[in-house]
Amino acid sequence: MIIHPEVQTALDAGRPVVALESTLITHGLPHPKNLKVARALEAAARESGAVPATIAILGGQITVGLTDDQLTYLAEATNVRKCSRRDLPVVVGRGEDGATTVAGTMIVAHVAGVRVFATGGVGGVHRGHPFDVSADLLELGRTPVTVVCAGAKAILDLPLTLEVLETQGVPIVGYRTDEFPAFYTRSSGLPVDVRCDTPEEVAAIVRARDALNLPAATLVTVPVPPDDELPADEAEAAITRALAEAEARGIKGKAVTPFLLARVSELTGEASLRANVALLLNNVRVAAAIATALSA
Ligand code: PSU
Ligand code: MN
Repeated sequence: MIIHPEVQTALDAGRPVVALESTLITHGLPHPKNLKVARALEAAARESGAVPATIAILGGQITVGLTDDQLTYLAEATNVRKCSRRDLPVVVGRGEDGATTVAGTMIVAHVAGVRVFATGGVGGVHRGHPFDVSADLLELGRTPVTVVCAGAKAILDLPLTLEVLETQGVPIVGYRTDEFPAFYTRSSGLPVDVRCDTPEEVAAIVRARDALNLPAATLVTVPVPPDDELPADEAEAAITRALAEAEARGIKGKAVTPFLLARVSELTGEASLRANVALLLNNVRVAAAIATALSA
């Protein structure tokens, strides 16, 4: 594993570091917007007082904290494997390139000693396919990091996703909200386990988790900023159509999520991209504040 010197220095000094995933760069956002967003997320972490550590696998080498050249390479490459837990040994063993999902990023962040990780949405249970459960949910049950997200996308079955997280022992924190956010939209009608209004409140729960030696992650959910929210009916119409197309085309396994993300974004145009970028930036800022509270 290669840890960027800036990241390692911050870790050694106990200063705040925020991990970022790379699947959203390679499989979640369209080129060339993906590179702009990846850079903007790193800048947002810095402006909020944390060192960003984007995680990926480059030529089989697990890399924590990318250079701008490495970020550019990933954003432009077309043959990068989406890396969840099961993919890590394959990509490392074969010396290939891999972009880490939420699950993959959690594993690497934890080994590197990065305690807080910001992303857009976590994977979940797919609608109509209750056995297609994202490895993200099981990873959340076994790797004690703090994951900051905007909930899970409504392309998923949100009630079943929450059931699996309960079984996995993952507490769901609503950051300044009582409801589990639905990514593009602020509300899902589903309750969170606990509401926290400050980074210090979140840090207290994380410290208690570690003192109790509990393996599960802390999932902090933050609603998309109100001005950038997508109207719920617009989001739902695009999701319903994308799901029907995925069924008709027989799209399966790890290809399902990237397909749905791309279709929903095509169908809703700029509006969904705007919401996506806004929530990512917002999540990075919240993650930096939590990392700061944890390092105090
Ligand atoms: N949700 C998003 N954008 C994304 C993803 C999810 O809004 O880019 C990515 C994340 O990397 C997540 C992965 O970990 O998709 C989940 O894929 P799967 O359903 O195959 O586990
Ligand atoms: Mn899936």
